[in-house]
Amino acid sequence: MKKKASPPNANLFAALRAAFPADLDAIAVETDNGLHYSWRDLDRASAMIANLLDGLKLEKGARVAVQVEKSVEAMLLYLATLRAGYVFLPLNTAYQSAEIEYFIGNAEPAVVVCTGRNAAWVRPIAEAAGTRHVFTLDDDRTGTLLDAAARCSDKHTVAIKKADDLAAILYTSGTTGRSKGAMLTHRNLLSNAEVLKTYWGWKKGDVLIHALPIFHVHGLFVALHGALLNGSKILWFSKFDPKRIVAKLPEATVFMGVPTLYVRLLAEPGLTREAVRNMRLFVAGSAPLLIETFDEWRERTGHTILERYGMSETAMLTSNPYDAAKGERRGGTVGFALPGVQLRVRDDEGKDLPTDEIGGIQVKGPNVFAGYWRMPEKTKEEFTADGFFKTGDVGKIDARGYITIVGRSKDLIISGGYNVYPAEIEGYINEMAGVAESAVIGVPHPDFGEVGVAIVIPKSGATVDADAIVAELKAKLANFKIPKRCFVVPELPRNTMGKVQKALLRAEHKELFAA
Ligand code: MLC
Ligand code: AMP
Repeated sequence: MKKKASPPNANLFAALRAAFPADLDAIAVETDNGLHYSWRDLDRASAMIANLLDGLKLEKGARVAVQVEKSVEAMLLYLATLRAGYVFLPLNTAYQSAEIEYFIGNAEPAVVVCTGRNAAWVRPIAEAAGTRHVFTLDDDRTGTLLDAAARCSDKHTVAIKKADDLAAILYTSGTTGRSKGAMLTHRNLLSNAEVLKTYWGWKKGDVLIHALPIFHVHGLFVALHGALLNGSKILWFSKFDPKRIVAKLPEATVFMGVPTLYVRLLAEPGLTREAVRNMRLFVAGSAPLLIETFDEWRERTGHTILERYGMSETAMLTSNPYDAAKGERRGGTVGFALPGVQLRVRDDEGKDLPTDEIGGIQVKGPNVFAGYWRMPEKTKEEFTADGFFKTGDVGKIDARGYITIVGRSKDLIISGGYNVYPAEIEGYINEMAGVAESAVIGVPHPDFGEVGVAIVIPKSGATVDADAIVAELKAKLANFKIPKRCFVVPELPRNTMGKVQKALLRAEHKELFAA
């Protein structure tokens, strides 16, 4: 009797593992502190951590929440979580206890991994949320996670996953209310990685400089999956360090960064045509790339930055062309919808807009997430009846298909590639003693692109101190969310409906950080 063929394993890790080069002893990762990891090391270490997770007998779909400094072991923990078939939940290292308490309480992870330094406050938060296993992992290859994994086998059979099974949850803040966990499936991540592999011409011999954090889409998925799916060596930077990166450029072919990274690299005299002689591709995204940076980069290096656009809910949506035959890379645009991505621009009434008209960007495709974690109503609100996701970005498409993002309908500040939601900061300020209300706005900044500025109104008769407000915010919130300036004024500008006119405030303060 003919045996029925079993369906292929849709586990993203299986695809990444299949792309490892035949020579497993070749170097896969070289770190900025002189460590070398072979492909065999990645295979064996991810197997050991996966076996550790398997031994915990977690329920199907269990979440593994991770707030640790960037290290190759942190990447291995990500790969091991995929490999064992669980759901990876990365958390920005800047988050403080109130923020972590919310994420852990909301996601109810079975496993929490934190730094040794933070364990004293993370453990009680995790235990209160019912987490059964708390491990530590530090960026010097120590911690209870690695101690426990060291006792596990280095052979592991990759867990069978369906394409719709969850691979990761990425929290993204909401314009109103608390952060939402974007649920990403194995299909979402693998389809996107495969499209980018072809679109960006990944080829044999490519070497990636990895200098982004690994708790957001850009560093964790776009950069990492790109190199792994191509069996490419990674030059690993635990922190963005422009001088050291410029020194490594001659050994690399691909670099990915948020615009701030390009601005800081341009400030390095060592960034010359000679330094980038072996480079094939510079990719920018996560925030708008100023045309000045795009032009200056081309002049200095002879390379045209390829700008692309994506989000946590969708991974990559659009890209400027890699292949010159498909068109030029146009500064100020985010290029074309990627193959497989349907993208349209609609007005508020849901009518498709013609070429060059500005409206809300909506998208559909295998990359679009499965919804917000335990928020079916919110998920429903963000999709149209015909299944398009409303990105909250505002843009237009020209006659040749180039997409330009002109703004956002969501009240969001993107600072150095990190998202800051004014509503969250205002909520904290408004609760402070003596404060009647506040408005947080984004203003242009030469390094971070945009930064937050707080305008605070005291209660009648109360005195509030701007520095004290900032100090109180610093004690509670991730550092990148702290407004760079705070003003105490008697009132906020309002329209006839009583709504705060943030556009007026932005105009008033737009020169605050002028270079
Ligand atoms: C750091 N600081 C910031 C900041 N980063 N302030 C505003 N915005 C930021 N992004 C502040 C700190 O609060 C601190 O202030 C001071 O700068 C020094 O902190 P640091 O940690 O030493 O900063 P540095 O290492 O220089 O970090 C800057 C950076 C980093 C640009 C390297 O922010 C970064 O790695 N950004 C990349 C973010 C990213 O990967 N985004 C991708 C999202 S995915 P003080 O006052 O305390 O001294 C996505 C989807 C997509 O958007 O399309 O990709
Ligand atoms: P995040 O929620 O962190 O994934 O951030 C996603 C948001 O970043 C998008 O909705 C856009 O507003 C913004 N973004 C990403 N790439 C670009 C880009 N190339 N240009 C302008 N904005 C971008």
